[in-house]
Amino acid sequence: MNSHSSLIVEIKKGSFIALARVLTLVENSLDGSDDLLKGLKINQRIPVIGITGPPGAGKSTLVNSMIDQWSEAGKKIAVIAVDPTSPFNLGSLLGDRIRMSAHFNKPNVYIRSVATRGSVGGLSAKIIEMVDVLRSADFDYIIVETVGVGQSEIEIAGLADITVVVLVPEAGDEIQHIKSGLMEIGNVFVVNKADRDGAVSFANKLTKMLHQRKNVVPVFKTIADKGIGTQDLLHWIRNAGEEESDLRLFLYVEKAFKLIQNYRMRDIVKSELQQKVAEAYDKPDFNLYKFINAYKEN
Ligand SMILES: Nc1nc2c(ncn2[C@@H]2O[C@H](COP(=O)(O)OP(=O)(O)OP(=O)(O)O)[C@@H](O)[C@H]2O)c(=O)[nH]1
Ligand SMILES: [Mg+2]
Repeated sequence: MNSHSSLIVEIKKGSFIALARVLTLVENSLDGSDDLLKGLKINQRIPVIGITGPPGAGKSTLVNSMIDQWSEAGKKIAVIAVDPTSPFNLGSLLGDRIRMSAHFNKPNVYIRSVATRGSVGGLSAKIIEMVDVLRSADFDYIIVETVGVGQSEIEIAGLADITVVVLVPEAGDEIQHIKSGLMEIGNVFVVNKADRDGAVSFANKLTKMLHQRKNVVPVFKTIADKGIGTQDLLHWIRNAGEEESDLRLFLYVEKAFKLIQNYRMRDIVKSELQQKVAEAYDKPDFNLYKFINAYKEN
């Protein structure tokens, strides 16, 4: 058995050390990661839950509360935090891999942060691959937390079986302006910081707005830092049921698209591109369309 297939076996058996090694291989596209991905025995039945919403809405706090309740019930949970700006209080801290592994004292929880700042493209392809690695271990739930700004919230919908959008009562005044992307992708909404004024009326407003959607979209109120309201959300998630086949098709297409896009762009490094443009653009006959022709064939 070569070392990669033994890593895959170790992951299946529950080794977090093997898991961390494989995630690092995949995250950095190191030698052998392609073959490793092809060798994965991916359990598509493990639900992937995307948590997104504006900065500071309490996503990580909510994730902590979910982990507390699930791990109490004996569930195994993996979390991928994309660009975390605040720590998880269970012990893992942003991007600090060594401290993350100190998290072993909670054997049912694996948390990994992924830094995407400065990387050129490929974000969602990496996350897709890393989630599939986690799906080849025996977790009960996989959570992916991303900040809902820019494109990331749209991308999370192409990755997660269930997308949870976390908002706060203060968003009430601007509800008309909440990015329509966020409003469209949530399968379930959470009004967190429900200890603050306006939570009830905001939740009602939100529910009304969501009536326009084809399916019923529930709205839960939580006080995540006190663990209040999380149970109802988890109950809903547990009963969210089998994926609809058209949703599964949608997810496979989205993922295939991202992976192919990433593969086709793998040789393009923006800094090198900049250098090449810099060398060419001052010439009197510079034409961008002729310039990019060189990139059309490979
Ligand atoms: N009052 C109140 N504060 C909360 C609640 N939930 C979280 N917080 C606080 O809100 C702040 C932000 O919480 P985080 O969980 O870090 O928010 P986040 O959405 O993960 O933030 P980013 O990852 O930076 O986008 C922290 O100080 C939390 O303690 C809540 O229900 N009520
Ligand atoms: Mg966070």
